[in-house]
Amino acid sequence: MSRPLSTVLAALAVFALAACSDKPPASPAAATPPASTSVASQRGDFGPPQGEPIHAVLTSPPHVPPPIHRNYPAKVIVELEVVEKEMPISEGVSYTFWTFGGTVPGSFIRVRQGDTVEFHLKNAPDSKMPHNIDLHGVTGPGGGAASSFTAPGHESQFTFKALNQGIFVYHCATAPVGMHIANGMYGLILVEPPEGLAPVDHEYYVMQGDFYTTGKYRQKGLQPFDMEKAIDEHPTYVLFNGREGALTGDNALTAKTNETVRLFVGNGGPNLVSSFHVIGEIFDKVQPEGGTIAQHNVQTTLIPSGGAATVEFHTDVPGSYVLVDHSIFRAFNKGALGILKVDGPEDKSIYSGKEVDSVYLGDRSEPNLKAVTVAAQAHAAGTLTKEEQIAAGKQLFTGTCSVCHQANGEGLANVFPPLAKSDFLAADPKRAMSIVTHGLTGKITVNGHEYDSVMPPMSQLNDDEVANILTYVINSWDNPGGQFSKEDVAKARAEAGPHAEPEH
Ligand code: HEC
Ligand SMILES: [Cu+2]
Repeated sequence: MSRPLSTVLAALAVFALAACSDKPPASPAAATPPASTSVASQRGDFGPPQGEPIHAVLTSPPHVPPPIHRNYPAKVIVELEVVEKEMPISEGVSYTFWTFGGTVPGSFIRVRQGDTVEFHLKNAPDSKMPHNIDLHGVTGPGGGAASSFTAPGHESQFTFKALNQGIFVYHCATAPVGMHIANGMYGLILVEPPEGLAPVDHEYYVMQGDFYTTGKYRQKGLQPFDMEKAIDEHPTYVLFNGREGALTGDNALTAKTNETVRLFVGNGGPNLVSSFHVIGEIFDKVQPEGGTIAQHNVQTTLIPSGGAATVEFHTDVPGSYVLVDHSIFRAFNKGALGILKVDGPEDKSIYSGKEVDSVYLGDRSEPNLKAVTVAAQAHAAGTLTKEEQIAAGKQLFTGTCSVCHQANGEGLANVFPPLAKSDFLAADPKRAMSIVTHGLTGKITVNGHEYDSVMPPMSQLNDDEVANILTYVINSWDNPGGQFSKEDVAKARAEAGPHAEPEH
């Protein structure tokens, strides 16, 4: 960055002012927030740091450090440790993440524009890889990467002045860069404007990322990174905060009605851009790309890979609001789904009521898929019982089959056949595996009623999930009983689909 002489002189003037006064400098920039001009970064230099150095408060997602109520530039010390560790990526699925601060995304950092940040990057002694950090809020080569290459058990230090305000991504930039990012090495740093941000009731930290595992979506066990899928940009998971369910069930974000919510939404990538949307809300204000200009009344905002946005809205009526990447298969089939639960009195003049229900959310509305994990672990240990399969199948049925066949298995007259006491099912239970994996079309008769409709293949389900669901179905609602195995389902999947009418 080249600086005109006049700016250097201006900076010197501020310096002189600071030197002969023990009060914080009356910086013109503190009164007038930097406008969107080409010299905004130079206006962010409010002179040397003042007062005692401050240790930055870092937070884990979805939490955000408290606002900074300071009217002078300070020296802020940030200590961040890289930790490589195995954590769940989905129910019963784990992954070896590389993290900044032990979480994905990494710890949230908050400083004030003009602060001098003394950055300490540590790499845990039990790490296998060297790492570094590129902060998009840094003016300087590599955004800090050039000065922060850190071997396991070592620490690096560099210092930068936060010249530009905004919400910035940071990430690891050690080769192969894509792999380090894909393993979760990213987070956000907020550089507050000198006058601070407008107060709100809640601030939350949400960051999207795409993940590449050798196994399929929800395939159980420890899943290794798949470089080929990553190069092809075919993610197995697209997630908010590094884990399917990081923001659902007991982990949902919360607010009350008639409050203001600010989301700092980042996208670590490494590959996808995010069409960030909250089902049932309209963003009153968005600062796209983390920039200074605000956009209002926005439905969906595009967040580039390696970018971030600030999103604000007011809560009017209670219910579950669903955070999604509106590239919607990512939300329902790759995990990019979170919930903001808003409690408070109804306002029927704005909305008549009723929650976003399980039809919209599928099994994600089910806060607890524990039984699914228990069954997967038991299968791995070779001790899977029928009871464990039934318990797991019941939870999966709720999100998958109940939409059409209903939670009680009764179906819907003339549209969806019953699974409860179904003579069609009882006549050939094995055929059900083929129906679920391949779908079913054409005329069938169930309990004396004709159906001529289409069931799409439930190809999002794994073999063990199908086995558990059908074991639940065949042992429920006066059906004849029995058991299905993962291996049987694999065989049925490999064969040709079912025939509604026996062939003659
Ligand atoms: C999108 C709606 C839909 C979903 C979801 C769905 N089905 Fe079906 N299912 C149907 C329809 C429609 C038929 C009848 C198709 C026809 O007319 O040929 C059917 C037929 C069946 C049948 C054979 C008829 C009977 O009643 O015994 C079985 C068994 C079955 N489904 C099981 C399941 C299971 C298990 C799931 C969840 C994994 C599931 N279905 C999910 C719509 C659905
Ligand atoms: Cu790294």
